[in-house]
Amino acid sequence: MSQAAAGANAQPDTAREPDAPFRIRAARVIVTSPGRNFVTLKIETEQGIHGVGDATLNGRELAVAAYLNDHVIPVLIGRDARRIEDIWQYLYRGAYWRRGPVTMRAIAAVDVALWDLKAKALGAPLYDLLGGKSRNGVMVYGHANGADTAETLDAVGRYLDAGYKAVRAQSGVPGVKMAYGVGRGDLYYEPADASLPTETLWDTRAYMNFAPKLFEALRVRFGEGPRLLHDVHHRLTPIEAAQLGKRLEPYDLFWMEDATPAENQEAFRLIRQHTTTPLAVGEVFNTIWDAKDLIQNQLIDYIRTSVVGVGGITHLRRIADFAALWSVRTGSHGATDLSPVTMGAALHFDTWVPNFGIQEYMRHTPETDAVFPHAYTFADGLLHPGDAPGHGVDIDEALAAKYPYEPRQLPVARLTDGTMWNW
Ligand code: GCO
Ligand code: MG
Repeated sequence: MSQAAAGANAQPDTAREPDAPFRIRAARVIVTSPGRNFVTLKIETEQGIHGVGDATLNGRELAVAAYLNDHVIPVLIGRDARRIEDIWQYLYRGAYWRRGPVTMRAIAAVDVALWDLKAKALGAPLYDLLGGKSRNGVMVYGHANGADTAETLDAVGRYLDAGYKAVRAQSGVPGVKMAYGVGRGDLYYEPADASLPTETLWDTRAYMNFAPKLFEALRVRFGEGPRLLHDVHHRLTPIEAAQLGKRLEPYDLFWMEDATPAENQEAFRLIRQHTTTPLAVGEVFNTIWDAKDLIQNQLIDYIRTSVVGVGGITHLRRIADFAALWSVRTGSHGATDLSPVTMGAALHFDTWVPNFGIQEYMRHTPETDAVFPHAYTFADGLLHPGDAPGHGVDIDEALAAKYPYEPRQLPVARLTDGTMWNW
């Protein structure tokens, strides 16, 4: 955990206001693994206030930790913590090799920590700095999954009994070993299960025949009320995604997510021509440029970008405002591998953002919740960020130190003939 010398090598820079109470005095990266790996940035000012940001990138955590330690913290020391936008622009434009998941997660950690710091200094919950509450609670969806249809239906039932109004349903697929989304626990899902990528299989035809039957069974069992979501996880070609969207229309999904890899934003035009099933994309995006064509051509209905994925609140706010022009709503990623710090910041953002859609909420383990004390609470299908100053989440450094990093990587997927595919 390197601690850059306080301004020892600071260059003269218009953004530095020495001796200001908000001068950044120190910053450090905390890597901890209470059940899974998390990377957290803590920034402290001269007046002793600190802010906390999440920099976790599942399976690539140490890459972001190194980026922060080697290329970000040295240029942060001595700056005025109040200059959030200027620091964002400095880290984005000044990187030269701009964009990408590692760079933008590092920028996100700084950005969220600075927003947290500013709100704490003002004694206000973060949502008040964004424009105040637009809603009384944040609708979330949980992640129900099972090895087969029967187990998945029971899991969805447990989420509905727990008060969730919206539930994502993922199931094992007959004949497909380790299909996406089938976890080893009920409330949280951790796909990074080994130090080297686990090889999984994918059979599109088996999946395409199975998925509509799963949602038919869900509607027969639970009726038209619950909001049902499904994640295709980048597995289909555009025409296959169009077929699946059509086949799912009778079951009135809230969204069909990541239907096809979205590097080719134009691919969604084909899907859109064939189905009215709402489309969600964006958890793997890291700037507005990844989503610009999807949004302005109305090829999607929900943008899944998150505060940790797209350089923090400063940039996510720009994406949301751009999306609002085309009635695209937010649906931020919120899997277990995004830390409670991201969840806390996301809930403040979700409480403010006018074109809010839904927030993903995969719970964390009790060990994780202990390392990251937080103000947010769940009730009746809604998450509430709490009114603590800042984003309401902190890190217990002494406890974090008890959980050393454990090498873990995400799986890979191959088709049944051995062809590498999209996990
Ligand atoms: C989701 C995501 C996750 C990802 C995971 C990768 O919709 O929550 O697709 O399940 O696979 O976040 O680390
Ligand atoms: Mg997803």
